[in-house]
Amino acid sequence: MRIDVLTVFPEMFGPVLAVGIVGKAIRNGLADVRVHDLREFAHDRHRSTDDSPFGGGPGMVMLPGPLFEAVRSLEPGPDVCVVALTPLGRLFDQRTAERLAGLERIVLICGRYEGIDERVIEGLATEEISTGDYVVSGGEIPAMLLVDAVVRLLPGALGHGNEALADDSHTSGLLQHPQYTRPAEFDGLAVPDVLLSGDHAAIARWRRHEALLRTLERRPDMLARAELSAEDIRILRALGWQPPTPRSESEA
Ligand code: JCQ
Repeated sequence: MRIDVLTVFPEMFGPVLAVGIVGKAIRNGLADVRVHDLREFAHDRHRSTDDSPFGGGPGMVMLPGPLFEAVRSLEPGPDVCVVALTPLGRLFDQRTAERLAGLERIVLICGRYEGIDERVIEGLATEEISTGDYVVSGGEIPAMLLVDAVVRLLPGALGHGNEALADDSHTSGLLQHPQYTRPAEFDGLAVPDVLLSGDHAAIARWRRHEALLRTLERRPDMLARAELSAEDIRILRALGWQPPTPRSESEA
């Protein structure tokens, strides 16, 4: 998969793309991530990428020219996805990460200043994505977050024997159970006995119970979409959960 990133701060990406699962996926050729300096596509001798808003008001707006030229220079095919990272986009989630991971090529536009000229959103971007309901100073960190979430899904990125993906919360639809490692007692705090018991069936039951409990307490909204067995539903009912009334066809 190829990912082109358009930004006025290309130097922000180096360390993030060098380390961990993403760094390894890039070194192994699973992902080809190219970060481009938008200023290279500026027209004036100040290499401007922004200007004041028509109609007045504070702040600056990203110029359409450099963004259109940058995307044109990438020779995008007809079905390349051009994503603008802005607070106005649809919320990014695991399903969106999975969809993007299935594409051959995407282009990421990192917003800056008070916004992007609307003609970029209408005529160049194919979708707008927000990574969450907060405002940061630019789309760069959201873009890094998206790249990480997408690249780790590429076949082979997690390596063999790594079951972290299948086990992840958000793929199973439940939050993860608590994890412990050595020592078995730390600062007077013990690891739950069952985890030291060697009884694998009992451990699996305990973990499922804890995952259900934590999801109910912290993210009850996730239970509506989670894949729940009859036993899961029995456990949740015992914890005080009321199954939501099924959504009608038109709502689904
Ligand atoms: C992206 N979640 C939060 C700031 C303008 C119009 O483009 C702009 C983009 C930003 C930064 O992006 C975010 C964001 N995902 O705030 C101003």
